[in-house]
Amino acid sequence: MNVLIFDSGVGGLSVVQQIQQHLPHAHMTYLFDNQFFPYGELAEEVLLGRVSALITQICQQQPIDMIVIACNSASTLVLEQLRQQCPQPIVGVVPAIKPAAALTQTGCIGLLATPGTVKRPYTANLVTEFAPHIEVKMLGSSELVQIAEAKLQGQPVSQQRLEDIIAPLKAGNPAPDVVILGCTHFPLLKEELQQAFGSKVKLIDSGVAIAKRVASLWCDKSSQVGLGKMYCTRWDKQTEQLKPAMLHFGFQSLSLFEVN
Ligand code: DGN
Repeated sequence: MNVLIFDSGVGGLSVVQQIQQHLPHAHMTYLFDNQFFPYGELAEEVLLGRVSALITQICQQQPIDMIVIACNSASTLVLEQLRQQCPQPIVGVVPAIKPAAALTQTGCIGLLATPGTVKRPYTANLVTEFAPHIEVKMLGSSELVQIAEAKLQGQPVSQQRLEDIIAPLKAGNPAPDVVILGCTHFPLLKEELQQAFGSKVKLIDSGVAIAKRVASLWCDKSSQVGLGKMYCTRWDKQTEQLKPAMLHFGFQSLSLFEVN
């Protein structure tokens, strides 16, 4: 089986890591849309059209057996349309509101995501359905996404800057005792974020649930094992800087995906 992992940038790698833990031999292809990065600030109709076009194109060019939209900003918008358009099973990544609501002791949870994800009706519906009596504080930050990208490019992370960014989410009484990492880039900053929130706050993301879902849909008959190829939609200096870190994850190569 060839599983396509799709994100705007490096965030999907946090999902790749979780899938590898559950399915060590899973064959995965990674496509990231750095030409349209960051997704958290794109107009919804642009994002919808873009993701749908890229997924259609790669599925026409390669044998893809399962698609993981490893991006909350895209999943909270495009899943329904993609499921109508693609015959393959599609696994999305959306904020883990339900497990967070089950874990909180203070009755207050935090959602740290992109500006797009925090304002989507999809996210509001998750809150209504799974956390109706819980206070849900939300913070959308594109800067944190940039910090995660920079970290993978080998740049240092400023702990002070991280603390300033998350300060509004920590404030107030009650304060959240559970914080959802509602962007796949954020688990790449988990240690720094844990330090910023303090050890009493539990950080959760959707990675494990996604990996379990992928494992439940897995039905491999081929001999292809291990990570496959990685594609980006723009080639520039930043891509060059990212390349060693991305290949370090175990992908065979990184090349440009020529968008039609
Ligand atoms: N990693 C993506 C997410 O989970 O929302 C998007 C990050 C971005 O492009 N802003």
